[in-house]
Amino acid sequence: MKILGMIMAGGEGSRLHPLTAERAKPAVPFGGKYRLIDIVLSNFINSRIYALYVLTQFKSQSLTEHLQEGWRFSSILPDHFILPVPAQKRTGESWYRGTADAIYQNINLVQDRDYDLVAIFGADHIYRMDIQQKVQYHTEKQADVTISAIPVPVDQAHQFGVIQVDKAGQVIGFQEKPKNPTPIPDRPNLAYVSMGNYLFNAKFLTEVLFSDADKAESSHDFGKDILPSVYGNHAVYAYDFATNRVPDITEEEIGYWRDVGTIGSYWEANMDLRNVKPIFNLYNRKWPIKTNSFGLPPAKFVFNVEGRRGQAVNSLVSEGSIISGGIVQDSVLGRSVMVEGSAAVINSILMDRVHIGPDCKINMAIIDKDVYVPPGTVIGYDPAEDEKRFHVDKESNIIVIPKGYKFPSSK
Ligand code: ADQ
Repeated sequence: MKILGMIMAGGEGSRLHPLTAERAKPAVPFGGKYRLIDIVLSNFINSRIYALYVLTQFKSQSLTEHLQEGWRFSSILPDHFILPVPAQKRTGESWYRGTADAIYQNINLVQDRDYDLVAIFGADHIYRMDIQQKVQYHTEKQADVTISAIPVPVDQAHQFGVIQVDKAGQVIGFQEKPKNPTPIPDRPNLAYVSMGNYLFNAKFLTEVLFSDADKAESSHDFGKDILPSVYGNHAVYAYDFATNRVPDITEEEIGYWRDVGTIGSYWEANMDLRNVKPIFNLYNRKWPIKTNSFGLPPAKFVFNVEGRRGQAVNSLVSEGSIISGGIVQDSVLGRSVMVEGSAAVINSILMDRVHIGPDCKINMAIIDKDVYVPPGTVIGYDPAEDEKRFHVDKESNIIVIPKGYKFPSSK
């Protein structure tokens, strides 16, 4: 069975602004040293699917660089590649009009090598999935298309594609982001939603996309147009994610899937990692999450010249970082971060090369890459003052400082 993975990595991620001001959402850093796209790529590689195209569109430069630096196979084996595919207007005048159009415009990549199955996945979620188990389900059901699905609280379901299934798992209803989501029968608090990843028989995919391409009224989106048009007249199945098991998965992690679409959910998914028993376990060696390696020195924790203890607790600290006389607690630090004497960082995410000067106090903040925070700066303790100076996310009250931000008194 020849499987091609197509990863949709073109999302703008406007709700993650300003983290997405200069990069596509899948390139947003996660867990100190990763980027969001590393999760789906690791799922594919760990599932032994090595033929992967990554479809990019908006602000794709840092994503492309990340793929080239960190994810290039040096092998000459056939069907072992991870290649970025920029939007090229192959079929006409427009850039990708929707997720289905992104695949349609590159359908030659499916046809060129006789793939049997195409696994179409989004790139913005945190989860572990053995895609081969989904392939097995798809094959057993003799499905044309299989959608991964998961129950979520019904009051959150309006953000997703909502699915109804019969006893055999066949899809008998699908509404994209409905105002009033239909709950699961006998479970009024939950709705069954699409995880935004699909397994298509290659031939069926081609037929469906060609027929959608000409429809003037279509927005050329899998959730809005394709899936609602195929259930009922084709074999469309839902794959229950709760049945998926990767090796060494913990009980808590079974069914864990997070859409980190907002600043609040992004912050929470990062903060989970610093728990003693995180739900999403980065230390699972049988289902590793891979990323680019920079060959930096180890993280270092030292007394500074004044004899103040540098320490971090309940935190992730990535390579190249130095905690010199400062305290870091309940935080996630990227690479080459510096925290100087008498500084205190708590409940925060600091990305690569953030430098926290002496005597700073940082709380509930996300500081993007390459920011120098001058000595004595206080962030996250005075909401009115923070509002004046920084971008404060309205829903979560988390302060977000954009990449390369220059403080007025910065050197
Ligand atoms: P949304 O969350 O709204 O709904 P969407 O914005 O369509 O997802 O993005 C899906 C994926 O495609 C993301 O990985 C995004 O980066 C990428 N993408 C978006 N536009 C693109 C483009 N023009 N070119 C290339 N890639 C693009 C979808 C489904 C719902 C489902 C949720 C699950 O439509 O049914 O419930 O995902 O999160």
